[in-house]
Formats: sequence, structure tokens, C-alpha cells
Amino acid sequence: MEGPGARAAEALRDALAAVRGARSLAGLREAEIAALGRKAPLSLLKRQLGSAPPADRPGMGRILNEAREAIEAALSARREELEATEESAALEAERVDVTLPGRSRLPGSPHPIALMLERLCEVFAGLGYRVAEGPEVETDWYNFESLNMPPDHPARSMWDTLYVDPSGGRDATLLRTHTSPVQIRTMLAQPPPVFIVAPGRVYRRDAFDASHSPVFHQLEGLAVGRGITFGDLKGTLDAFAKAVFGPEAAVRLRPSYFPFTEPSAEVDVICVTCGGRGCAACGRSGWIEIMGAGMVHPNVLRAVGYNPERVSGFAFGMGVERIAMRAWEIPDIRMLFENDLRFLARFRG
Ligand code: FA5
Repeated sequence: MEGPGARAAEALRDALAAVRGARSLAGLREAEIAALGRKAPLSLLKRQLGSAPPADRPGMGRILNEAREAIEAALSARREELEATEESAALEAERVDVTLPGRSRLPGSPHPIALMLERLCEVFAGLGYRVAEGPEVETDWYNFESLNMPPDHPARSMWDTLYVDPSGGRDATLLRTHTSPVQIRTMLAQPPPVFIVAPGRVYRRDAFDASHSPVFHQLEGLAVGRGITFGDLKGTLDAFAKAVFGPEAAVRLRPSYFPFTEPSAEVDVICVTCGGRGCAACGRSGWIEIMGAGMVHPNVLRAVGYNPERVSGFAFGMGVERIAMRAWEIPDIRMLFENDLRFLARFRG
């Protein structure tokens, strides 16, 4: 059998076999192009219809149309089958076994030092202070000299300093021993009045024991303006103690010495463990030292270009770990650095 009719029948047979044999939707698309596309045998036959004898054309046209319809029907039937199998394969691949036990994840929580720093900044923000920051690697000038400690000043030995560049001189670098250099940086950058707190890490060559760490945190405070007095310092520290330790808390100021304040004081809070009677936690004194404070020394005001005849102020530098220890009854500073999860979990909000 030869001629267009036979060629159409053969093309139909091949096309149906290809459509039914397609294994995927992509394969089916290829079979569709091969059967019905521009270069498909049926399309060629259709184009040749115009040159066929007129009597043969209607019959031939009907055969071609029927072939096309048969192929389209086979295509849509196969497409439905393949869509169903591809969907169930995808579902199978994404199957989740809801009967498996869950993986529990410990919720994270802020470290107690971070919590206390945040709390302290909040308290002082409520009193009108803004937060200022400075570098942990400082120069000799900012850490000592500008704070009224010239190179040979004996008070430098109050701080066991870690030098980065031990060559000496005002630009020699060191790990700051306190947050007091931020006082200087702030005053150099702005005219009075100044009300800032400066939280941050400080470093000393101190041995690790129950109340000392070689790396610890301080919160510096500085208030400078017209007519600021020692009474303002006491009132501010009292407000701080009540906000952080509760309404019954009291602070005690002991005369002390810092080169950058005059007069200077050491500030103690009553020991919570014994209520002031004296115990092991407070070294039998009933009080715990939490900060140094005093009225800013005129030489410090002069070093930053302020006029000590016109402005005065107070400053303080508190040990954040010591305050956390007092507030949360932590008996040993090392517990704050060991990162034992059983201890840290106590501070989960
Ligand atoms: C100072 O560092 C002064 N800059 C504080 C100051 C600021 C005085 C402004 C006047 C005006 P001192 O070395 O005493 O002072 O340290 C301040 C506080 O830091 C101490 O009261 C204590 O609470 C804490 N502290 C000191 N050394 C350590 C340490 N090794 N580990 C933990 N806390 C410490």
C-alpha cells in the first residue's frame, strides 16, 4: 500500500506509539512536537493536499483531521496519567513522618552581664543620660595622662596595665584599664553640659579570684555643667541603687583617692547575703564595693578645654560584674565567665 493515505496511517501509528510510550511530561512534549509540529509527517501531508487531484482532497482532508484528533486525544489521556504519577512521586519524595520525635532546641537568652549592662543603661537613660562608647585599645594619653596622671605618677600603679605597645610615650597603646577615657573623648567632642554613661569591657593584669577577673566590664558615668555638686552625685547614686537593688537599698560613700576626681569616694552597697551583719561574701564587712566616684578634678576639665571656674561635675565608674553579683546573689565572679548552661539558664526571661 502506497500513497498519502498509507503515509497518513503510518504517521498516525508512529505518533500514537510515541505518545503512549512517553515516560515523562517532558518526553510527552517531545512526542507532541514530533507528531503535530511543523515538520511532522502529518503536517507535510497537509501542506501537500493542495497539489492532490481535486477528487481526492475531501477524503484525504478527513483522514488527516481524524488522525490529528486521534493524536490529540491520546496526548491528553497520556498527559493526565503522567501528571498523576509525577504528583504522587513528588508527594512521596516530600513525605514527612509526623510520628518521629521532635528535635528540641534550647531557647537562647542574654548573658547576665549583657542583661545588667542593658538594665543600667535604661536606668541612666531615665535620668537623662545618653550612652557613649570608646575603644578598648587606648593610648596612654587617654587612659592616664589626660586623667591627671603624668608618666611618672605613682597612681598609675593602682592599675595593672596590659600594654599593646610598651615603648612608652603618650601615643603608646594599651588595653584600657577603665572606662574613664570615654569621659575625655566625650568632653573633647562637645561643649558642656554633658550627661553620659559609657558601658564597656576593660582589662587588668589581675589574678582571677572570687571577686576579680582580668577582663571585666565597667559603666562610667559623667555629669558636667553649671553648679553640679557632690550632693547631686549622692542623689544620683541613691536613685541608681534603689532602681537596681530595690527600694530598701542604700549606698555608702567612703573617702578614697583617684587622681582624676577631688574629692574621691569608694561606693559600697549593703551585702544582701547577710543584710549588713558581715559574712564570707562581703569579707565580714557587711558592705560590697561596687564603684569609684568623685567630683571631676579641675585638671581634667582643663585637659579637655573646659573652664573649671564655670563648670563642675561628678564622675563614677562601676564594676558591672560586682553589681550583677549583688543583684542576683552570685557568690563568685568566675561563674559569670564559665558559661555553664545550668547557671546561665537562670537568666532566661
Ligand atoms: C576605676 O576604675 C575608676 N576609673 C573609677 C572612677 C571613675 C572613679 C570615675 C572616679 C571617677 P577602680 O579601679 O576602683 O576604679 O574600679 C572600679 C570598680 O570596678 C571597682 O569598684 C570594682 O567594682 C570593679 N573592679 C575593679 N577591678 C575589678 C576586677 N579585676 N574584676 C571585677 N571588677 C573589678
